[in-house]
Amino acid sequence: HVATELADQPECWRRAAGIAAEHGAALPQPGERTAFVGCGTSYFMAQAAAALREGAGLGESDAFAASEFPAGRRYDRIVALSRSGTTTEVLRLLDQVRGGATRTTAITGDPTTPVMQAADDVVVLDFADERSVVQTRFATSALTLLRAHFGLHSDAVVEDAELALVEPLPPALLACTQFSFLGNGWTVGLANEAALKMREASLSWTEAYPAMEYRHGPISISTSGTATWMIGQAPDGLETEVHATGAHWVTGGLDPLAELVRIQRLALALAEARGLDPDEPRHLSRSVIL
Ligand code: F1P
Repeated sequence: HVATELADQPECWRRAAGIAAEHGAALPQPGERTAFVGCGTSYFMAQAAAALREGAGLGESDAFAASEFPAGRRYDRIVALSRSGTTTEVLRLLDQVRGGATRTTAITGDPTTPVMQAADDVVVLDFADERSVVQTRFATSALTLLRAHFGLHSDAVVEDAELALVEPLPPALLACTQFSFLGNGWTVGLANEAALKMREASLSWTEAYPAMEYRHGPISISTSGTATWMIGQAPDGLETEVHATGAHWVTGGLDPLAELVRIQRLALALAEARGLDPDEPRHLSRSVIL
């Protein structure tokens, strides 16, 4: 499933951006103090959304793993991302704040799940729902919906995703044994998601850092078997430092969300090369219910 769902992303992003305006009232209004929450992939999309919104001057925005939401912190709105709509930590948090002053919005893929009752407002991206355990199109479509709502989406992003699906992957990457993904601002969330995708689908040893943090220790493990993949704008001098370790430095000219599509493809290619079935990821289930 994951290979076809991954390839559907351009069409899903088009649809997600297309419905942003009609759901505008359910999404954070300018100036609202907003927390974006989720678990796993959904948490990393929450990180990206919060950084984008705050960076666009639309209001104070934070992101939390749903299990780590600071009790007692006051937000005008909580936006919970959950493809399955059944993840326990998300439902617990929405339950805790129910009836209080915080307005809650859920973005989900399945309109038949408990999150529909747990949140004040719901946006259903049923066209992007997935059968896979490993998330691709739901997560990136939810982020596209939010980018469009923030005024930060354009058709060029979808065109970049189309390119990301056909561009050949650098063959040297298939021989790498360790992957470090770097980001800054909203792309830190994408770097975290890239690392998670590679772990889930291909059981690779992956890490993710804010780009400037890479110099503060993580670079020590970098060798000729490492790929250091910068998502977004690289800080000055970092490429030279990474080259000096013998690692492969990877960047791309596509929109960062489209770069993530390339990484999803690499994760599947590595899984195949290692004889793994990315539709049966080890120790994982489609949603975690405690
Ligand atoms: C979140 C999630 C997935 C992850 C895993 C378990 O689910 O953590 O991101 O890949 O398979 O569930 P959801 O709340 O978005 O449904």
